Amino acid sequence: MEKRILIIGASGQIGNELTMSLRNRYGNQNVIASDLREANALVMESGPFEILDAMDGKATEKAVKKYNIADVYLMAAMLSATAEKFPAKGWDLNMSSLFNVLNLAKDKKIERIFWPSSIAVFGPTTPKTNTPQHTIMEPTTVYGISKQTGERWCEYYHKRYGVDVRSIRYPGLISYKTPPGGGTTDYAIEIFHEALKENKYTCFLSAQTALPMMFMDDAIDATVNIMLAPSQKIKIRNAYNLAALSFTPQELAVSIQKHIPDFTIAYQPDFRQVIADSWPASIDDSQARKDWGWEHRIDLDTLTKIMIENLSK
Ligand code: AKB
Repeated sequence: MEKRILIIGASGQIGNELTMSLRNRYGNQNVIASDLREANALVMESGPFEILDAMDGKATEKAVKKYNIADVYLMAAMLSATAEKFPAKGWDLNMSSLFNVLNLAKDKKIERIFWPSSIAVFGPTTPKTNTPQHTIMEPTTVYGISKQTGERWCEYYHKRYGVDVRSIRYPGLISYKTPPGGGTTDYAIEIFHEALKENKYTCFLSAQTALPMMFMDDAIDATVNIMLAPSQKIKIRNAYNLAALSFTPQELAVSIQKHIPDFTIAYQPDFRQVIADSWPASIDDSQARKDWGWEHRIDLDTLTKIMIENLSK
């Protein structure tokens, strides 16, 4: 029987698009989507789908056996803003789902794991601009603590048990196909929806809050490419820094005004401002570029054009 891929958390912002990209590459029947809730129609209609709770180790193992899974992409997670509201739940979900798949790999029941980390692993004591791959990491959010701890465990399982686990630190991801899922960077998607509907947007971050961001297609390419790279090229086994863009809400508004000249933005920072202030403004991702050839394609104005064209349809 052919070796297959299982995506856990396939109904989320990244999961839906990652599933379709992997199905195009490896064949619809070879990519099994799973989540607690159904994914979008494209995912549901194009290939196998299982209802699966990422925290349920036995159910995960059952799905792995049923479909003869080789690679698991663990995309289920509680993001930064939601996890601040439900700290214990966020920690439980983010850690137990990771241990479930790490242990499956340790016991040779699966071959490889993709697990996403985030710029949230950094904290207020980290150098803010061009944040290096190796630097001070004192995250102050539950999400960031869970991702940093997860990174340590990934490296440990790789060194101690030879587990082939690969990870990247996603910046804020911007897409038009699936709504965002409770992150601090969600404003950069909401702004497009509101610009098109209302011609105005009230941002929950301040005008000058620069954050690392990326268009979803670039993030999917990075995810697929790090898994395609030969194992010996993956020199970092906690998680790679990954960068594309860095912009402020004000700069994004200016880019939108090139298409919608009467668009206006107001600023009403809430609890997410504190989270954003603790994160880097820009990231040095030279190690990913050197080790496995990472390159981004989409700049800010191209991203704005793609978002506006597709959301207006
Ligand atoms: C969030 O805002 O929580 C996420 C992330 C940067 O990991 N988008």
